[in-house]
Amino acid sequence: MFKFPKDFLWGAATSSYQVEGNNKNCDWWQWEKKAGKTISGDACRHYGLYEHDFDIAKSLNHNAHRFSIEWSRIEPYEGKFSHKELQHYLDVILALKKRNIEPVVTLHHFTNPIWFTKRGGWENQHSVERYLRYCNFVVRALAKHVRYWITINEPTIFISHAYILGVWPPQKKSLLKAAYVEEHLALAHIKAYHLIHNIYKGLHLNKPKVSIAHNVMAFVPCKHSLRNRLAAYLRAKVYNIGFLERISMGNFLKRMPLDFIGINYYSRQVVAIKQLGAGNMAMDTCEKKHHRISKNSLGWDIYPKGLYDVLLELKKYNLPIMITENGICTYDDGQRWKYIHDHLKYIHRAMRKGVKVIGYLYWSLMDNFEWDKGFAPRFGIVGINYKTYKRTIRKSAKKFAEVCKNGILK
Ligand code: IFM
Repeated sequence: MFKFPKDFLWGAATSSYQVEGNNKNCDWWQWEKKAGKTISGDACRHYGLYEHDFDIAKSLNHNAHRFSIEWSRIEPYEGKFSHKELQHYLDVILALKKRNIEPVVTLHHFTNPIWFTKRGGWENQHSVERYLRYCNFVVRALAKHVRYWITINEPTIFISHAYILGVWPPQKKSLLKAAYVEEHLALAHIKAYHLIHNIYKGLHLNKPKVSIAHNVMAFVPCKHSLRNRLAAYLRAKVYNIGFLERISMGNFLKRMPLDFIGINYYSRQVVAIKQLGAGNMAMDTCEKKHHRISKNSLGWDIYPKGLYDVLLELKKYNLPIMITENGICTYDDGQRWKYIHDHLKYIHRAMRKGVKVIGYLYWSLMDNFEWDKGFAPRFGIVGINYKTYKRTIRKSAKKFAEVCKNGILK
């Protein structure tokens, strides 16, 4: 039996574009059509059904919920802010609070307004001030009701998919552009961190808790050769720690502009270096099928111990850690419960070693639009029928609800 602290945050996460539907002023809306991808369309119709979805979260004993605000709804045209959409997100937050569910609010989750992308997106040096103007508008209005803010979701995934691999909009493959984007995202976070704190101070509110949701992975050497081990070690440093170190650079006494560390953990990478070279050290993975390990429906290795390893790696920062995402896409709901159960066991083990984990948010509350992969991957503890939009609570959700109820994992 594994006992978690009384004040632990239990719940699930979503993001606006993946569940709301009809985010027509967003760059993804244009891109999915242009690139011939699955159309997100109505997604899960969560924009209209959020009360119903939060009733479900409540019935599952969730006491926290992470969601994102869609920038392109709030600022559909440059400098023109929508009070109607702001009111919508205020209603969303109040609907959570009415149910005693703590909102964890993300300000940027991969998507950008079309006008912002047309002006060079995050490559443009003015991107930071544009993002801050949006943050200022939103945070000022919602501060009274929100304690936890996530400034940017998975900055490193955004950079790699949109600017290195070129598989997401704006589909560029340029290390130079990727470097600019990284610089701007890091600055955007640092400045937003201080902006949010200043807004709370000015409004005489208790200090907020601000972080990013940082994607982390386990890096495991395939065959314990020296070069595989070295590459795995270096990749863990660059991938798991690099952006965190980047945002703490230039801050007084290296104090990190983070009140907690939000991490999204899913899987591992097996490192197998084919030949010596910088590119190989950075990218080579094992393609042989000799690792017997279960996988999710997208073929990602399921490796719960990796979450434990990463948590211990992050312990040195001496900050609370929130699991802002952890989840599996699968058609086998039994596999989903095993995934949740095993990851929770390893989180508990890390906590026994002194890592202060403050919450666990499963990805995702409901099946959703999985970006360039469309609707086939099923991550939800709640299933969505995309013809009727009927929600079905899966068995895994009920088992997880038992843990959320009293913080005890059997
Ligand atoms: O669906 C995504 C989410 O938008 C960001 N983190 C990973 C999830 C699963 O791929």
